[in-house]
Amino acid sequence: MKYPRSQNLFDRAKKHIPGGVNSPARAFKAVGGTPLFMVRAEGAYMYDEDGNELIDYIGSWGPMILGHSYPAVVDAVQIAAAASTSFGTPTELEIQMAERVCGMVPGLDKLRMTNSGTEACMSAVRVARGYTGRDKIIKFEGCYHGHGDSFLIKAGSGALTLGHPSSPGVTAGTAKDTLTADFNDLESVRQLLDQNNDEVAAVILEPVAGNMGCIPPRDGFLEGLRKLCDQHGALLIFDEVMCGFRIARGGAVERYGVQPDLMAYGKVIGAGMPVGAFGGNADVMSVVAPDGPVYQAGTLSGNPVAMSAGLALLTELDEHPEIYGDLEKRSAALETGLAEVFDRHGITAARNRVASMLGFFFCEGPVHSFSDVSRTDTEFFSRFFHGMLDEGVYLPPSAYEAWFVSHAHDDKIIQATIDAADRVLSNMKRSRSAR
Ligand code: KE4
Repeated sequence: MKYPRSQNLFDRAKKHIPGGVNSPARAFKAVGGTPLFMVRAEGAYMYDEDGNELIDYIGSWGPMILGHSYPAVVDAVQIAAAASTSFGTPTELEIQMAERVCGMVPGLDKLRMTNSGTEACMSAVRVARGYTGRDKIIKFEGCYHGHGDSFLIKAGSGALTLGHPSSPGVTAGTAKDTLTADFNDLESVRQLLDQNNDEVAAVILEPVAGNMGCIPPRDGFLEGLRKLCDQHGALLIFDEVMCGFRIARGGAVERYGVQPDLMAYGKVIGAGMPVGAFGGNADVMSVVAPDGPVYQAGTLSGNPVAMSAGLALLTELDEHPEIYGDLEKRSAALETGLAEVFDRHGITAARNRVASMLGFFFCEGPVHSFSDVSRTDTEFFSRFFHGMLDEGVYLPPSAYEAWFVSHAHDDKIIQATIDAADRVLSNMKRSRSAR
């Protein structure tokens, strides 16, 4: 498959946009080659500038849980935009969004909208620091909470993909307040809390890690974090920007039955529009301005067009919970189908899956932490990625990203993906033996 138009556009883009992209995760740096420029997408398919039809397993990095150009979302955006794209005043849409989300997530009393997942996580951490009067936070190596300074320490996603998990530009003053533990390792958290007693405002994590591939919490991990936070007077923050409304109607809080003090959302909540949100119980959220002294704001927070899009999607998910059963079945079929193909070709491939978030690691399993992920054969992933792209299957362009199945990925598309992997691995074997 050739991509001449994307190549020309990428050369042009690099003249005025750093790296030719507005977010490094899109740059194909880890897998090499030219990022494909899209013109439209529908259901499970994206269509690039060179007329290629691609089965999409990124779904805009999570929002497209019902597939691209979902009619109810498109209609809602068109109606809202015709009434003005923004007022800078309160609207009833924001109340409907807050009511809908608080009705879907257990223990969520109050919610504030933001314009990205980064803002949501940054704001949640500021609230935790304001509420506790403490400075330090504990995050986990390989978890990604957006590009806020406090988080770019041993971060996942694009920071990890590009080899700068701890970014230059973050001051030592900031970095000293971010402590890093190991995912699924309660002892590493206990030690940090004991060593920094009464200084830790919060422990923040992705309850299902999706930015170092997909890594579920091991039995007892989330419950253990809840207990440790309670013992040390620290708040527990679930960053559900990726897993929220995807791994269950009420996200990780519903799926695992562990109640955090604060949650952060993004992606699905905006249905592809720039939306994030943070929230928690009424007591913790009482410190948020203008009720309380912790300042947090945004010109376009709660934007009517974005709220209309997010509400249309969340309403579908909230009123049709059977969607989650379909997603589970189809994602399981993809997981086992691909596992059989890797096995048949003698490829060592560990895998994790939670609902419609999944990831394959080309190394021995199990994969429970960042150090396990570091064993994955990224070179093999790159060749597999490009082989699949040439077969019309668009995987995330990094071994450190989760794959997403949408409700538009029907059985035929799942089977087509599995068959494509079989052809790719046969071709890779042939080219290896031809050398
Ligand atoms: P945004 O600021 O990109 O909306 O959200 C940051 C964020 C926070 N928390 C979690 C768990 C996230 O996954 C993200 C963003 N995810 C990456 C993909 N793994 C965004 C892709 C990109 O940076 O372009």
